Amino acid sequence: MKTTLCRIAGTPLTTVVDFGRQPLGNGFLEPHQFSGEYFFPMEAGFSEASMMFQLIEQPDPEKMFHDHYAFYSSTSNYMARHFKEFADQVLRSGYLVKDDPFVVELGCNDGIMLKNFAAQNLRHLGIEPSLNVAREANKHGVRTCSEFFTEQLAESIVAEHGQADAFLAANVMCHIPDITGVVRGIKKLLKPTGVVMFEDPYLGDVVAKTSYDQIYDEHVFLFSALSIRYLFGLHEMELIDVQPQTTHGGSMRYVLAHRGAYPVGDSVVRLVAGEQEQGLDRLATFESFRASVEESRTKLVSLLRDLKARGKKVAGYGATSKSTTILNYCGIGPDLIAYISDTTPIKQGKCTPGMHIPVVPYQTFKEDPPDYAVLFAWNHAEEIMAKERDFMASGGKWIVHVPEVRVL
Ligand code: DWN
Repeated sequence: MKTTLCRIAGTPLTTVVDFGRQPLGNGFLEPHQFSGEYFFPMEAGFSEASMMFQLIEQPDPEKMFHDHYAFYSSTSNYMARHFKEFADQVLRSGYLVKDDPFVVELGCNDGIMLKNFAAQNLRHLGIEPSLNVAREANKHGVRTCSEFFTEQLAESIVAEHGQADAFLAANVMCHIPDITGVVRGIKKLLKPTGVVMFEDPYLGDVVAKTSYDQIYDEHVFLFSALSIRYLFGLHEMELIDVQPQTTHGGSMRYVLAHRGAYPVGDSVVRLVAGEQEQGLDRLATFESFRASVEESRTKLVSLLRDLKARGKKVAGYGATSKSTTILNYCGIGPDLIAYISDTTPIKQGKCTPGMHIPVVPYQTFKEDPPDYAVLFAWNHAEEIMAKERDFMASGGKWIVHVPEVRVL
């Protein structure tokens, strides 16, 4: 759906980066599907009124989240540990009532976080519109309903289970265009003492590191403390704490509650001041971001062309959703990158969206390693570097584009 108005403030949006024609970030496909492939014009816009960075146009949710969604959260051990720690923090937080607390998670994917609550026999409910991953969550003993979260769904959850002590989400809120409807639903679902804790890729990191690959169809918003405080403030809710995370190349965990329920922490005051200094409230900041994005594209393409001219074999590591933006925006196809290795079975044997680079099983990378590997899953660099010591020891080199294009 296209909008020229800010989804939060209703005031005109200004385009800050035009990424051209883009396919679905997770639209991995087989050759017989190439001719009917879906594309949309992807432009990122900014509203000074709400300070919200957002897509001008986003494909319909049903096109992106369905019964064959390609991303399973549990593909990373590091992320499994991260969500165990997130769950432990909620359990220790003091926000859950002692007697029979109830925790809801929006977009619980394959149950990577909620299984930690299920293991403690805590009352919980996952809401996951992508049926295949929701089934996986149910298999792990996580009670999950496969629906989109709306105000009406919030009402029926309250009728069946009562209000929630904690409403959690990780890498989900930034996917939802009707975020206002979600906040209204949260307001109904949450107990007067309840808290919302959610995390998403952080706009401050995207701007500082030129990690423009965080912008793709699914990410309709990239949040900052300023924009979250504004959005929830419209619904009499308050940002009470913020906790920076290293996940996904720099994320932010936001803690919110009904206005006046808890004091606003110093962390919020400090982060908001830092964001004003970084210029996350101003259009001009995103004009220089666009220049950095263009420079990053020029450098990456010229590096890959140079390696090709020198007869080097280049492959990709991790067929991420993020890589869809890079490949299509830079025009990188199988002529420059022979294959992309990925551990996710549902992606293997298919081609990347738009540029149609073959996605192969991890075994191919082990048996037929390239001279250079573009680390598209750069956000998992620590985990990947630790397990790919052999690749480097035998002369293999990594290419990364964040925070700048370079060979490691
Ligand atoms: O918000 C979202 C984030 C959380 O996850 C979604 N919209 C979709 C998805 O984005 P992504 O695809 O960019 O996420 P990742 O976690 O960067 O994807 C990593 C990919 O790399 C997966 O397909 C698995 C693969 N992988 C691999 O092949 N070997 C990952 C690791 C750690 C590995 O060792």
